[in-house]
Formats: sequence, C-alpha cells, structure tokens
Amino acid sequence: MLDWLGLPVPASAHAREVDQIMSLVHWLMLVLLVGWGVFFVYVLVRFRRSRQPLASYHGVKARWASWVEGGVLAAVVALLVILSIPLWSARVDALPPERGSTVVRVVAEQFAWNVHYPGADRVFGRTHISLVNPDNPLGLDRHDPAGRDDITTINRLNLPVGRPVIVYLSSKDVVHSLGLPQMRIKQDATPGVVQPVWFTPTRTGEWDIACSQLCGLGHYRMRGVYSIQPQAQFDAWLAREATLLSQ
Ligand SMILES: [Cu+2]
Repeated sequence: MLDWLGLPVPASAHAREVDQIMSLVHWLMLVLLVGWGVFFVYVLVRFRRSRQPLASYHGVKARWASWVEGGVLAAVVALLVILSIPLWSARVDALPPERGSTVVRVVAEQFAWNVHYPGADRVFGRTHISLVNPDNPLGLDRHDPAGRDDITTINRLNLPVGRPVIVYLSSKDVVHSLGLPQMRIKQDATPGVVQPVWFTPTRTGEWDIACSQLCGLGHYRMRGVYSIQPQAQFDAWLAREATLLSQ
C-alpha cells in the first residue's frame, strides 16, 4: 500500500510511519482533486447559460455541501492530531541516551558537509573559529586532550546499522538542510544553532546526502555520501582512521 508513491527505500526505524502519513495525505489529496474536479464539470454543465440565463446570487442552500466541507475538515484534523503530531513529538521530544548511540557532529558549509566523530574517548574535542582554515574546516583543536583522537571527514558520513544515531547539526555560514532520504530525515542546519537529529538505521547501504535548502551558487554540488555499515565494518573503519591519525 505504501510503495505506490515511489519513495526511496525505507532504511530507518521510523521510515514506515512517515510513509504512512505521506500515503494518507496523498490519498486525501487525490480524493479531493477528483471530487472537486467532477463537481466543477457538473457545475459547468448544470448551470450553463442556455439553461440558466439568470444568475442566482443566493448560493447553495443544500445541507450536503456543509457535510462535505465538514468531512474534509475532519479528515485533515484527524491526519494532523491522530497521526502527524504524535509521530512528530516521538521524533523530537526526547533523544535516545548518548550511551548506546552513535554520536556525531555535522557542520554544513558552502558547499560541503564536515563530519566530526569524537574518537575512542567518546568526547568531542574543543573547536574554535580562530582555528578554522582550509586544512581544518571544523576548527578542531588538536592540542585539546579530548580532540587528539577525534576523526573528521568531508562529505562522507559512515554510520553503523541497528542502533540509534544522534547527529548534532549546525552550519558555518548560511541555512543548509541535511537530507537523508532513505532515513526519512530532513533537518535545517542553521548558523548559531546546534540542532540534534536522531534516527535508527535498519538497513545497510550507501546513498547521497542531499542539501535540501538552496544555499548558494554551489548548492547543486553540495553532495555527500552516507554509508550505513555493519557494526564490525564501521569499527574497522574507525580503527583505520585512528591509525592514520597517529602516523
Ligand atoms: Cu547547502
């Protein structure tokens, strides 16, 4: 029932719930489109000039018109109150505990995604704007003890499958938007704000990170890759990056 929209593969724990709402909204819109379309054609024929030479200024008096309006209103309110608001609050009210989750910072800039892993100590090193340069786009302080083992990448977000991921999302310049279609995640990255986003990947695979806000002339090339990997593969990658750091 959910595949008729042609959505990307659902690869996170909450993906199907989002799809369900999208599907219901589309069904409602389809019913409205066809319903109003048929009614419009009926009105054109029924009130054509040859049959109705004099205009009526009183409008429709029939009861059924109000019932139809009321029905549409009830369907929209039901979608919002029964489905959308509970799903939204489940997504944003509380984060999963950091212990047991993969925690990562993503800092957007024109036109790249900077990714920051806390390393083996699970603590992010200090970052400061004065340290930002082309070789250190995150401004990470490697002299900070917590920052020595931190791993950074550009346009590559590797994550393990099967446990929650918390992304602390921010931006260095303008408003960008982290779009992970297969995770059913889309969140604006706003300068000056650190916005947490979380999801639980349920499927391995490699897909595009899309910037979903028109963020400047190079917006079209602000493309990254995210890869959902088995835990062992992810751990091996982190270990490899850690060895590269110590060389
Ligand atoms: Cu962007």
